[in-house]
Formats: sequence, structure tokens, C-alpha cells
Amino acid sequence: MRPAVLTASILLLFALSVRAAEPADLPARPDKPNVLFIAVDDLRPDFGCYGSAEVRSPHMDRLAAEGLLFRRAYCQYPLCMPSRASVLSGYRPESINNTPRVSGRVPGGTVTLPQLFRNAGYTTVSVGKVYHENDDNPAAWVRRHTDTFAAEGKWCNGYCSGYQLQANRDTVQNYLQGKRRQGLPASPIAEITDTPDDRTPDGLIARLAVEELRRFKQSGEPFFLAAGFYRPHMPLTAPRKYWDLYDRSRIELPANFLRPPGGPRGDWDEVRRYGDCPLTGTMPVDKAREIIHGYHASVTFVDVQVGRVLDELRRLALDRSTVVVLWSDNSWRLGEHGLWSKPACSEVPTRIAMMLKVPWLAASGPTAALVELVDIYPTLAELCRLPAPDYLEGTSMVPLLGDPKRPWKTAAFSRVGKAQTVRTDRFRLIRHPSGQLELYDHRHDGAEDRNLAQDPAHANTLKELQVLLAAGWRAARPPGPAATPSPAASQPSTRPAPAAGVVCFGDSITVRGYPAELARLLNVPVANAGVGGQTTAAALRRIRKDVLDRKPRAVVILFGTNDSRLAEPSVCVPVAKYQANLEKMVDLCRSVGASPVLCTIPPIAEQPYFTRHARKPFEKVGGLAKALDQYRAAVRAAADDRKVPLVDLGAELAKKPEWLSPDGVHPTKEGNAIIARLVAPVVKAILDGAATTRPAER
Ligand SMILES: [Ca+2]
Repeated sequence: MRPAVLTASILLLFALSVRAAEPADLPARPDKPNVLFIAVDDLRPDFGCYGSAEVRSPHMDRLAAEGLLFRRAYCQYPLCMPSRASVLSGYRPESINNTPRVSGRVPGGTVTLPQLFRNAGYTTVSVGKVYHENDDNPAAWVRRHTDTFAAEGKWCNGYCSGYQLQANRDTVQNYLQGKRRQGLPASPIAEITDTPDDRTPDGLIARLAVEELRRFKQSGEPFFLAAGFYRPHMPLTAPRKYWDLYDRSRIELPANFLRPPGGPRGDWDEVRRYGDCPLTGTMPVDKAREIIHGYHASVTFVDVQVGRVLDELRRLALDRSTVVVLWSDNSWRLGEHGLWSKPACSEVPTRIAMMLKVPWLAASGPTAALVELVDIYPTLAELCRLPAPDYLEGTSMVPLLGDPKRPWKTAAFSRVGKAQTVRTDRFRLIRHPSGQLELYDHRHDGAEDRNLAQDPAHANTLKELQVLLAAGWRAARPPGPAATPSPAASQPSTRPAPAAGVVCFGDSITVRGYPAELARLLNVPVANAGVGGQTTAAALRRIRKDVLDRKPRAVVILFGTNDSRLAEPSVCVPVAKYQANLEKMVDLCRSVGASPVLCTIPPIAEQPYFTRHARKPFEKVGGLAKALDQYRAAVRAAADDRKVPLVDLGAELAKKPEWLSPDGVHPTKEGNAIIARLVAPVVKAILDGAATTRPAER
């Protein structure tokens, strides 16, 4: 081989090896990524990409392969209405009274997910069942196609039934109104007809979504397109060709079809309302097979409709600039424990399907991390760099996109009315309003057949899970973005926290990362013990684990941005109580030999703040600035009373407006550095043993 050829070959090899090491042809992140938001009603995570050999779903499988498939995602309320209200508002159901509707039933200042995008200049469009109520949250949408079906004819009655046969359309109202128990005929749970896809509600949804995509391609406007499909929610009205894909004689009933449950699990009244299901007693085996058959057919039918939309996105080359998320609002029991329903705290109804594709990030799934539907809102906000409201009760899943095996939430939470459940990596605990408990070990009993709540061998586990359930979702969140994660967020309660020279104890302002800057400036370990959304009241419940057990020398205490949320009575901590809480924190720190530092509340920019919070409660006390000054006065009073060094962030940051991000509350990256520079000399004096009472600057 001649040297020139050899050189060329080596260069080619080098080029190939470099190329192979890079992710395959990923587009750059667009300035304003679009969002395609696909909801599928009552979809079990029980099809192709979830490991089912029976249920065909090639389009969803492809989406999952191109993005991140969540194997353990849970809804917060296994019922359409409250689940959707939670996803779209960003609140957990209990924070909005398990509301079925968002309009008028969420706290003032709520910015719903589509509203956030609309505020940012996106064209927001809703097609099909997105909210449960067709007319819910109309202000959030530039266009809505939710009522099209009713307008086009009676074939889409009630929950967009899709019945084609006149006899069934005539009796669907009896089903909806539960009139079967009065002896009136009601429509059946399934219907098989040779209907073209586009004559079904879901076919129409796909068609409308495709038309919207073409419009967006032409106009070039950024979009948030929500498409909500009705199947596989009952009635099972997929066209015949989808039924024909499955052989009913080969359909198997669940292994625990006739196994009595180990605890109360609710009824299945929703199914008993259909004309062909038994009003009492167990489901006949033939009917059970028919329902499972129809459910499988419906999943494949919806998969084809989802595929039509995804194919068009690709054909228009919009897939390179569009984030796609697909999720189900709840799951459904297909005969497990002899039940046919969703509203229960068990594994089957609460574990849902979810997948996320971000075009500028390489496929990285699947992940077994515990995630929750309420996480979708902060995830989309972060991906599109929109200022998420500070009340959000989920956690952005963006870190999982690059690292699906990283430590994540220690638990997922769901509820039905006053029944509550917590799911950890291994266990599920259900607490009924009666006090009755169910405990399941998923390592050995994935079907939840054996309730271990009375088993003495599991008494300690039961206790631990009860503590976890009582501590709630805030204590189960993943480690924060800062260098040293909060132990509360990442570890079970019994594990001792690692020692730290300095602990920064606070809310989302702390989470954002000034502690890492502080560590760099002081060259000592600094723990970030910030938890977003927290007040002093909530923080006192975790101070032992997050602060005191670390035996720090100094503790920087920064709270108040949430305490002062006058517009949200369930969050707000009155000024006097705020001061008392701060003084309690000071005393507790000193009880373990740590020196506390108090900070006043940083400034808040009114304009963005009042897009998320109601203004009226502040007006009553003379405005936001005045309210914050009252809280700052409480910090100063606590510092005076307890002789604690004070960093007056309120006054100092007001001189440096560049510290504040556009959301009006949180620091920019530069802001973190500014806060760290203000705090550092006070902490340094403590570490040097110089400051026992007052900082030099005060
Ligand atoms: Ca549903």
C-alpha cells in the first residue's frame, strides 16, 4: 500500500471512528421547540414496548424506542377527571380538592400547562379528550376541537362513545345516567362494525391533528398541540379489522381472576352500567374474554391513530423540532382480582403508560425510575425553557433523559378520595379511610395477591412506609441539581446524612444552586438542603434529617418566598408564625452546636409573579412589596432576638437586578454567584471562629 493511500485509509478510519462515537444525526435544539401532547384514555402499560407479546402497538413502540420509555410511571388519581386536572394544572389532586375541573376550581394565579405555552406565544390547540370536560379551561387554547364530535352527529354521545349502531346510540344515555338499575336497556360494553377509522371519534381526532400539523408547517408558528384519544376507554368500539387481529380463543384471563383480594378494592359500577354486564356477582368468563379482546383491539386501533399523527409529524420534518409526550391518565383492571374498574389505589389502576421523545437528545430509555404524571408539566416547561410556576408539585424528568439509571424519586403517591397509597421501589402501602392497611412486596408479589399488613415479619416495613406516606411527596423527591444533594430527597429516612461543614437550608432559591457556588468560594463541603416550594412550617418537619443529623458548623437559613404566598391559604405561613419558626430553627441548630445564619427574602418581580398568583390578597395589605417587608422585618426581629448573623438579601439583591431570572422569583446562574458572594463572608467568619453574634456588615 502506498503511503498516500495508507494515510487516506487512516484518515477515513479516524473519521469513521469519530462519527461512530457521536450520537446519530441529532438536530440542534430549536429556539422554541414545539410540543405534541398525546393523551390516551385508560391505557394500561401492557402493550409491545412494555413487554406484551400479545398486544400490537408498533407506532407507540417506535416512539418509545426513539425517546425515553417510563416503565414505572404512576398517576396521582386513577380516574379521568382528577387525573387530567392534576396533569394540566401541575397540582396534585389533594391540593385542588380532587377537582374534576380546572376552570374556576384551582387557586387563583394558577397557570395551566397549555396557558403557560400560550402566554409564551405558542399556538395552543386542543383536539379530543384533553381535559375531561369539553369546555374546561377555554382561555388556555387558541383553538379547540373538543366539541366537534357532538356537532357532527349523535354517534359521538357521552364519552365520545363511537357507537355506530342506532340501537346503541339510542341507549347510551341510559348507560351514562346509570338507568339500567331502573330496568331500562343500556348500550353494551362493546360493538363491532366495519366502520372506516375516520368515522370514529379517534379517527377524527387523528385527522384533525394531522390538519393542524399541516397548518403549523405552513405558518411556521410554534405550537402546543394536544390530542386526546378516547379508546381504550369503554365502550370498546374499535372497528372490526382491529378485533380481527386477535384470536379470542387464545386470550387468557389473569392468573388471579378469581382470587379474593386481600383488602377492599372498590366496586366496578362503571362496567355494571352497560347493558350486557352482570348487575351483581362475577363477570362470566365469556364476557371477560370479550372485554379483554375488545381492549386489545382498541389499543391497536388507537396505536394506528397515534401513528397517523406521528407519521405526519415526520413527513413534515416537524419531528426534528417537536417534543412528543404520550401518557395515559389512569390504567384499568382487566379482571385482576375479578375486578373491572380503575378508581382504586392498587398497582394496576395507578401504573400508567408514559413516553417522552426529545429530538435533540439521543434515545436513552427505558427507565425504571419512579415518576409521576404531575412531573410532565415541569418537564415540558424546562425543555422549552418557559418559566414554570413556583407552585408546581412535580419534578422535571429532564435529568433522566441523559441518565435513566440515576437515583430518582424514592416513592410515588396516588389517592382515591381519602384512600392514599405510596409505591416505593419494592413495596406498596395502601391506607384506607377506615384505617385498614394493605402492604404488598413487589419483589415477590407483583400482582398484589398477598396483603402483608398483618404479617409480623413485615412490621418494620409497614412502619417505615407509614412514615413515608405521612411525610408525603416532598420528602421523596430526587436529589437536587447542586453538588451535594439533600439527604431527605435521595435516601430512606434511616440512613445517616453525610457530614457537611455548611448546610444551606431553604426552598427553591436554594435548590437553584447558590450552595455549589458557596462551596467553591469557601473551599469547604456545602450541602444543598433546599426543597422547592417549602415554607418554614414544612421545612421544620425535615430539619432533623436534612440539617441537624449532618452536624454542620454553619447553617444558612433562607425561607419566606413561599411563607409569604398570601394568595394560597393552604401554603401561606402568617408573619408571626414565620418568625417563631425561624427562631425554632435557630434554637435547633444551636442544640447540635451549629451556628445559624438568617437571610431576608430576596426581591420578587411583580409582573411575572402576578401572572401566577392572585393579586388581591396582596392589595389588602398594601401590595407585594409591603407584604414582603413585613416578612423581612420578622427575620430581622428573629435575628435580633436570638443574636444571629443576618444577610439582608432583600436589600442587597435589590441593588443587583441582574440576579433575578425572568420568572421573577428565582436566581439566574449569575444570581447564584451573587448570593454566594453575599453569604460567604458571614459563613467564613463562623468557620474561622470569628463571628459569634453579628456579621461585620450589620
Ligand atoms: Ca381515563
